[in-house]
This record gives sequence, structure tokens and C-alpha cells, in this order.
Amino acid sequence: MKLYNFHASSTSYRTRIALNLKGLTYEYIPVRLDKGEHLTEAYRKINPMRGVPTLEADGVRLYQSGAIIEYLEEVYPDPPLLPKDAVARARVRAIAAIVGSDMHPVNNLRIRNFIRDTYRQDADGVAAWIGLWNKAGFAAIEAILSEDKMRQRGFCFGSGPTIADAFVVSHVFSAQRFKTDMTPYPEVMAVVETCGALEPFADAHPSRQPDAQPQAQQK
Ligand SMILES: N[C@@H](CCC(=O)N[C@@H](CS)C(=O)NCC(=O)O)C(=O)O
Repeated sequence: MKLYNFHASSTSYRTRIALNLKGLTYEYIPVRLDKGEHLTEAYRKINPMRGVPTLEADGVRLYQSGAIIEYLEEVYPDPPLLPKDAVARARVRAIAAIVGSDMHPVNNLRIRNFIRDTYRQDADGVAAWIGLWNKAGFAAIEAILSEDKMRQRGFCFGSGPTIADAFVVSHVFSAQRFKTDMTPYPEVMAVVETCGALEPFADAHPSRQPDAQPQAQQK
């Protein structure tokens, strides 16, 4: 397998977590978002939406981290990252979708650049935009986690990692880079602490990736 990705990209990070949880090894192909490598014609041929990650597996190219992670779950079901029960699966997918559909897309690099350039916002203005959507999403996830009395604290669902944890942990990393205040979300932060200590999560952390350098700060 080959994973086209960037160390600080949260969609890449969540995919690395899933690969590691499944015990799958892969070749790390860096796509330097900070150098605009995703905007080249060569990369457009690899990923038509010009985003990371892209996974090459079983002779095919897969895009969209959510689709990639669901593919991994279907083809490599052990260990499972989704519960068996349909309602439980829907709950896990809902938490992942809050991050993947409601939070990340509006804070993506291309959106931040547009806000900066078209609406002439400085770093504080862009951070205010990011914070707005992070606050809405994390408040919802915090409420969902707080209301779930069956859940073991430190995991989004049940007593072990699921797809939801991969999405939440990776997006908290992104939020903290942009100085979103995480103190109102203790249940979310307990997930980061518990899961972050597990090897598959720790090994997927942006700081441990081959393309991690102090000057590479773009997502
Ligand atoms: N929905 C896609 C988003 C992929 C994506 O856009 N990733 C970001 C990095 S986290 C990216 O490549 N951004 C480039 C840009 O916005 O120009 C996924 O989940 O894979």
C-alpha cells in the first residue's frame, strides 16, 4: 500500500490512525501541502480533488479519508473499528461525520486561503473563522459524549477505539494548531489523552512522520 499524505493534515492523520489500528503497513509518500505539491498536474492525476490523503491499495487508488477508512474496515475487518449493532454504528459514524462533513471542510486550507485573500483577513481573522466552526462541532461532540452513559471515558463509543476516535483525535490536533480553546470540552480531551497514548495513535501523530519539519506548518 502507498499513502499519499502530509504529516500535519488531519485527514491524513485520521487515515494513518486507521491503518495503524488495523496493523497495516504502507509506504509513506509525502505530498507537501506547504509547497503546493497537491496543486500540481501530476498530483491531480492521482487525486482529482487535489486533496490528501490518497491510498493506493490492491491495485486501485482510493480518495476521501472517510471512504478509505470504510474500505479498510470492510477489507480488513479485524480489529473492527465499527460496532456490530446498526444504531451503534450510526452513532459512531455521526461523530465522524460532524468532524468530516461539518467541521473540516469549512476550515480546509483552500477555504482559509480564500478567506485570507478575498476577505482580506489576517491570521487572527482566519483563526476566528476556524474557531467558530470548531466550537460548534466540538460542543456537539461533547454533548453526545456526555450523554452516553454506556461509554468508557476516553473513547467516543464503547470501551475501545472506533472510527470516531480517529476523526476526533486528528481534528483536535488541527484545532489546537489554530489556537481553538479546548477547555470547554473535557470529554473530547479525555479521548485525545486516552487514545493518544495508544501506539497506533501515537505512531500516526504528525510529529512522528518523515516529512515533519519545524517549518512545515501548513495543513
Ligand atoms: N474530504 C477529504 C478532504 C481532503 C482534503 O482536502 N485534505 C486537506 C488536508 S487536511 C487538503 O488536502 N487540502 C488542500 C487544500 O485545501 O487545498 C478527505 O476527507 O479526504
